[in-house]
Amino acid sequence: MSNYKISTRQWLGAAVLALAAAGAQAGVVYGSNLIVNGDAESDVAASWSAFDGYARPQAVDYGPNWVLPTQPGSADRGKRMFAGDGARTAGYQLLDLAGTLTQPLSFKLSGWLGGWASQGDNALLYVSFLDDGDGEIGHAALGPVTPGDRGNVTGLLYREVSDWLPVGTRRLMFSLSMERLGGGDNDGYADNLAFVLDAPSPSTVPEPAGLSWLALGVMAWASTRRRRAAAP
Ligand SMILES: [Ca+2]
Ligand SMILES: [Ca+2]
Repeated sequence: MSNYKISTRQWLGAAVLALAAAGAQAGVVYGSNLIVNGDAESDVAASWSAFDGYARPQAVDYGPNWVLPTQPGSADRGKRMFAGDGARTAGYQLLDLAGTLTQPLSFKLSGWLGGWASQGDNALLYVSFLDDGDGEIGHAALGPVTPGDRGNVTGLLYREVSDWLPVGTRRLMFSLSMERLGGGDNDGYADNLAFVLDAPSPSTVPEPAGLSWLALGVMAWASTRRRRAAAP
């Protein structure tokens, strides 16, 4: 599974090289979840794009074919969760900071990840911190959650990590990937994914002119990217 992490970074890097932006929405905020539809309750196609050569994550109902409402997972899980679709699934969202970060800013990345019984199918949430040239200057990741972590029980477990966005960060790319290792269904599961920026302390609040980067926007990603196969 550690190999999967590495391969994820590789294909994300390839995608970033070809990154092109189109239009941005305003909106933003400290203390709010910046991942759109992180709970899988609304239209996935309208919120997550698929990497070339990969399927988009799908939203499935909690139930007999996936995870029962009574099995491990968030108490606030809603009706749906993300599952993979086919052998290789990878979707993304791009968030433009509308300016370059001039001071470190703390964040928390959290979510519920899981899988089916003893199968190794797994999900990974990965956030790339991109600079002005769309090079990756840092990252954070959640998962994968292994069958061992789950005690071979079907369900999702909570994971979180807190860290700092580095100076120079201009964009964030959230990527959700699922890997199928057993059976016909891709049982990499995810729900309630969140990325929250903490407000800077009063002593580190930037000058008013520096606040323009707060006008974050989710950017549509209409360009076609070169496909690059992930390493095995
Ligand atoms: Ca949900
Ligand atoms: Ca499976």
